[in-house]
Amino acid sequence: IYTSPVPSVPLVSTSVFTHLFASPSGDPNTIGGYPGSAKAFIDAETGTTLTRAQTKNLALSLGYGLRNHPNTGARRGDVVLVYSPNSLSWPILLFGAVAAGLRCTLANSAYNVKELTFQYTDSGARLVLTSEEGLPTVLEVFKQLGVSKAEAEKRIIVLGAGLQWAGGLAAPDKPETAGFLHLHDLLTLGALEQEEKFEGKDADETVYICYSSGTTGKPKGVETTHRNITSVLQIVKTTFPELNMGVDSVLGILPFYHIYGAVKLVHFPWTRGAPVVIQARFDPEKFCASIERYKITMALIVPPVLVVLARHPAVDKYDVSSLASLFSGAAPLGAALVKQVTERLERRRKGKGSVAILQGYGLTETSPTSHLLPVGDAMRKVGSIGILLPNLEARLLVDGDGNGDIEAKEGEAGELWLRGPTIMKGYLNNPTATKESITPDGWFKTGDIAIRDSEGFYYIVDRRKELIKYKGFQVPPAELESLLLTHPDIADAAVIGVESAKEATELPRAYVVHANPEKVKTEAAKITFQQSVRKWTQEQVARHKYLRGGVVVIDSIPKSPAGKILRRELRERAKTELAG
Ligand code: 4UW
Repeated sequence: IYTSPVPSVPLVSTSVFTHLFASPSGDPNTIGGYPGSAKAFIDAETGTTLTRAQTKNLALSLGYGLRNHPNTGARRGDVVLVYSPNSLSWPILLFGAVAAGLRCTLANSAYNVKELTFQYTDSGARLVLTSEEGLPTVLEVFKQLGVSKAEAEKRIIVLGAGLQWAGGLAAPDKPETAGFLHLHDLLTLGALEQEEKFEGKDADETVYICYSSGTTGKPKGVETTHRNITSVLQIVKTTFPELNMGVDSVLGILPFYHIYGAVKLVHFPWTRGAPVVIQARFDPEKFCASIERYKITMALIVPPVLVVLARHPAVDKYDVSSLASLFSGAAPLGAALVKQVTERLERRRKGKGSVAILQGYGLTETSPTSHLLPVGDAMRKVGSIGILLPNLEARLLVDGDGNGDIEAKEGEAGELWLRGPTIMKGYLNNPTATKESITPDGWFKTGDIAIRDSEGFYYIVDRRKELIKYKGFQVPPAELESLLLTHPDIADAAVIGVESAKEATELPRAYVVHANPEKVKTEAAKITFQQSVRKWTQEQVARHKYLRGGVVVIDSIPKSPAGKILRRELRERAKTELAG
């Protein structure tokens, strides 16, 4: 059993809200240890800014509104689904719901009706907070579920575009959303919520439910508790002074509905008193323009962003010299790319020293961070996910079937297992999947294959689980496979991930068996069929699940005697096909 080279830190468990907003000094002018007048969240486009005091006030107003507005009447433990791209509303709605003792389930803002319906029903959500652009999809979900219009109007809260927070009020809403409750209706009842406490055992109540497919199958709700979140915040804050964002600005382009963005952008910088500049999605021009405009010192990214930073002309067009560190995670990062970007940005820093490109590692199930690479080791240990965080334990197991008793030797690869206060409570309403992923003595099986070097640095070298990662987003093969099986001309299907070095990501690639092989005898017929399957899939899934790695017609899917898809065989095959 491995522990961290860094000593454990004492952990205090309260609710997430108390952790972020309490002022232990008793000074009413400080909120969570920093002045209430300090900037907390900034909208990149408009420059609209929320101070810490405004954030607190609005969150408590929303908490009160969620519980007391006659339409909503939420109660402790109710589930609220959030369906929106990044916006200034996010911190308000997360902290407001948490203050009111609600649980938030965060949905990908690119989800279509089918995907959203699944998460809405599976999570048992009562209320939906949606962006204006998401409203039509939400309405279609309700329509298909047979929810009446009157009932839908009680369950939907529209966030409203272009929130003008100056007076705590929103800009006028669009006619398309008239009749629906808006965020500002809940913010203006004129009272503040008395925050719900989650102390002692109650800290093990769920606060966030993000979705992950884990090691196999379809997405499952991950029950993240107050203790999980407050623990990870305390551990990272205490252990990594270099993540001392201080009063420097952090650029927030990662989606807040993914646990990485939710924790590392909405919660973590707050604990350091650092403002977050919020941008809805990654765009090279806007990314560099924001760095110049807001003198950004740190940005959290995924590997494909580095590909852009290595080549895109925008990097030369704007003054990006303030950028001192980049934090990458959610997918493997190649050393060559790190070197390329470090060199390019160093030139742009105009003698202000080099840019540290750091890595973090974690999973939705581990709240999420379990490993971080310290700044001092950035170049020495390029490609490493860093060291194990304190308060966590790790094992590396060679034994593949999960009985898990053969430990990897030093430098040998094994499946990474983790134990500690940041491991999720379990998969929502799914004791079977929970039991398969967490052993009775508390070890969580990551499904990732790692190596630990003699100095305690970890490297992710492979993945045991089925999961595909497209630009950091989860693409569960099982979901695409069951969709493909509903295609009238497909008899069998398997989906794997193939590497694209050019884009620094995996791409989902499907192998399909035609129901009537006679019809795809010629090369031309095959190509037409492959293209039609690709197009057909695109009409039914969110963008990150498109079959960008191609569709291949095959005679039969390789399977084990027990009927399990032999993915390794397909991966080998893909390598040959793509090399040729
Ligand atoms: N290298 C290789 C990595 C890496 C990786 C993740 O969608 P999820 O459930 O969760 C995430 C979380 C990312 C994250 C957490 C904390 C943190 O500090 C940070 O860093 C900056 C990033 O992506 O997917 C989990 C799966 O994603 C892969 C791995 O397979 C894992 O099981 N993964 N990070 N650095 N692979």
